[in-house]
Amino acid sequence: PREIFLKDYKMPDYYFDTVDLKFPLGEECTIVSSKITVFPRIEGSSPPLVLDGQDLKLISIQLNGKALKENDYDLGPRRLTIHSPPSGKFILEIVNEIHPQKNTSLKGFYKSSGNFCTHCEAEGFRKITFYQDRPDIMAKYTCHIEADKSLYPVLLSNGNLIEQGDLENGKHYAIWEDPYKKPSYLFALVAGQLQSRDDTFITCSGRNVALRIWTPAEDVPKTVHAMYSLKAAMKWDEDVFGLEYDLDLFNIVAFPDANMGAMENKSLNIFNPKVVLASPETATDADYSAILDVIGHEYFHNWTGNRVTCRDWFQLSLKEGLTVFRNQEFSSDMGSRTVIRIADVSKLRNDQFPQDAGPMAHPVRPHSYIKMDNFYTVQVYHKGAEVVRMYKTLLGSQGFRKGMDLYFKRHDGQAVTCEDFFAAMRDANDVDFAHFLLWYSQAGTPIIKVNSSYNPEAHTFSLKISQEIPPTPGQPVKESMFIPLAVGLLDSKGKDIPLSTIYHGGTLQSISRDGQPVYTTVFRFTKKEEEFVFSDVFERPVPSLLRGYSAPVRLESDLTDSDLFFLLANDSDEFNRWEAGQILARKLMLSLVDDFQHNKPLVLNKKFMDGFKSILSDSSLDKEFVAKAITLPGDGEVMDMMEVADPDAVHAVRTFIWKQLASELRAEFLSTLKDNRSSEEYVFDHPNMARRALKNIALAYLACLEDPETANIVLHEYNTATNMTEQFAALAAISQNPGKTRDDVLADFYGKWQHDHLVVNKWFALQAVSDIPGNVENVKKLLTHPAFDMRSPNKVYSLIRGFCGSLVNFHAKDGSGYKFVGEIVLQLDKINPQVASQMVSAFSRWKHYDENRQKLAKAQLELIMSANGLSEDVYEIASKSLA
Ligand code: DPP
Ligand code: ZN
Repeated sequence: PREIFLKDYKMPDYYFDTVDLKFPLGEECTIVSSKITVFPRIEGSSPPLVLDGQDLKLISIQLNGKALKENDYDLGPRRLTIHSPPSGKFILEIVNEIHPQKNTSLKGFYKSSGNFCTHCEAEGFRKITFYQDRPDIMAKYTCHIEADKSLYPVLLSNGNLIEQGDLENGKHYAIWEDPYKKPSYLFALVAGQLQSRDDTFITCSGRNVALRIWTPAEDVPKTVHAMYSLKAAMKWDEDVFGLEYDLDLFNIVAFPDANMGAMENKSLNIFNPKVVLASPETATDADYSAILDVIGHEYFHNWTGNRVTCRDWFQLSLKEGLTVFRNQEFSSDMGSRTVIRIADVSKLRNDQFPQDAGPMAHPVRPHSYIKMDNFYTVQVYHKGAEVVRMYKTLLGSQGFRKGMDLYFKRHDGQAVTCEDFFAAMRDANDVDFAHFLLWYSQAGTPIIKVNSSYNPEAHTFSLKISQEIPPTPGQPVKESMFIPLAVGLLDSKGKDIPLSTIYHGGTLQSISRDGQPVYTTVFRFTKKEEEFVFSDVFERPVPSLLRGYSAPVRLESDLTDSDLFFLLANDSDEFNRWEAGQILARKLMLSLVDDFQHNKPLVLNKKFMDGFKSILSDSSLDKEFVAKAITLPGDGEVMDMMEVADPDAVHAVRTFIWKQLASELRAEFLSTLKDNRSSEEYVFDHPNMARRALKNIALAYLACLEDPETANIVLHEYNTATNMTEQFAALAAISQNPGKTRDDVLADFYGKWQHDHLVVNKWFALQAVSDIPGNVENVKKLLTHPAFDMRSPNKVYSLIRGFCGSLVNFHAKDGSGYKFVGEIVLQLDKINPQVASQMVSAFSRWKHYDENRQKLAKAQLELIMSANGLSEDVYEIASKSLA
């Protein structure tokens, strides 16, 4: 397999102006014709024209209407080289054959559940026809589709429908024209039996945009929330960024089998149904929130990704980091900002930090790849979003908006780089933060250490800060990063102290904002070590550090437990209140892990219990905040903090704390449950979601007590739930405890919902992730369940990826979990390499475990590597993991 490097980027020799595609859809194969107007980048030059193409059968090539002979070109397994094209502008016509029916990779053009669909990002268009399949080739497309009218009544592509009509033999056709230049990865075609929910959005300039959400007929009633989300997103982008939709039609299609969650093809977004379809009876609050988030995300791509796209795939975060940031802001404005921030930071700690500390660590802008599909990662997406957030933290809302405006003004219609985004932010604000760019090129999570001291005579409070970035593959030594550190100070009553001046680098600087008091200041921490000294501080304060999580770093401070309890009770920065509780919980879990490993009895610290109790009973707090605050840090996060990850110890400690809290606070949990029941209809809004979140977590705590009274209560909740959020939470609570009730309720749930794929997927996932001992056997059985299908990514994600999330069973000491997943990876690789490579990633941090587990996991990786015909996708992850 060939590795591709950012440093080798070269501008293309040729550009494409227009592309006309024809797709007569057949039952055996489809003969694709393309007609492209080509011109050389350098006038008068005519180097060979190299086109990408994979799994294509070439039928003919013509240049300016003249057929090429065999020795005019060279056809390899991945490339078609035309030796001497005419000089100047010319017309290239290619005809080739493809087999969408046999395409189980779900990349390129494929057929599933009777409908045709495309997925081209990244580098998938080359599986449809020969093309310069790279994002810096932007062209105007027309797409002509012909198909049997009764089998495929709906024919969709990008842009505007300019013509349609009937043909002989029961066929019909449609011609679509996209007036905007686009890279090939945004091309889309859908054909099949679909129906739509229709609506209209009137843009800020008064244009009517037709909105259509397409699904199989029976699912149309479940698209109400998706339509609401789309309209909310369109309005939000106008209000917050001044960005208006640019065509008169916007289509969304829910397509059952897809590798990704969704795809932002120009004006024809294609979605995994799990992020489109919802009804109160079948979808949870988490599903409703995900729909809002993902519909927002894909819609926002219309500007950040489509109008301005990436020069090359290394720049992926230019569109993904920015668009994740935009959907995070959208969801924050539509719901609770603190709760969204908490969820996003938890994602960083549970998924992004661990990857950035292992063999697959890579910068937000990777330096190289074998298979680009392997780089749709938490680094590119979520760390990338944090990088965008840091610009905003540094520049303020208005400065950030100025930067965005300049970015669009300069680059609309172009394929650009992360430097271009940086330059727009810098130039619009006339600031200099040159080495901020290191965030794009240096991998690894910076460790920030803060030591504070108060001088009561001088009335100064000093923060000595140092930073260190751990080595990552290919980057043994790191430079200091540019870190925005938001800080506030609390007085002894817990109130914010107005900040007026600091000494930094030996000079006194004022912290001012038009005479208004300032309670949070953002330090620009850029060196290995620096000291920031607040003046005019008249009592020893408690510092609130890294407010709002102002940079994606690991913070180590000298705050004492009592400082942390104080912050938990008083900080005006709600995020940091939660954070203080989490720091305490992490410390507690790690110290109990240590006790467990040394066979010491586990004892729960009383102060922790009291802090927990006071949050649970504080009725002034937002309920969803309370639910988050009484949730322990995730397994990924805790294991990531250990020198040698010990799944058994983490599992034992979590179970211990959980049971201990449940039994000590039984009465509180019972009243929380009672107070937060509601017989009203399901409403998707923050107060109702917050109530359900709090009720459901109380239920989960109570269920682990395993006494007859609570068992009955939980069962009653399951039986009387009127929405999926509450029904599924009760099911999950019951399924913690092995036994007849669990088996009966799981069977009952399947019986109720077997007709609904999305609900059945939840049922698979819940069983897969279970920590019930020996669960690997149950999961193996589920592989043969009639509802399971290895060709359906959603099913694999539920059952196999779900299983990889189980501490006890994936990491079973006897190696049974590793062996099971290793075998599945090889089976899957033959069907869908992209999905297989996601599963093999579960092994990538094998060196972080004890010797026995290392040996077992390594053996599986080696076995995978020795398989014949391994895909590049799996090869890349497995070989890098072993390196
Ligand atoms: N569809 C994926 C996303 O929107 C890749 N672009 O993130
Ligand atoms: Zn995206």
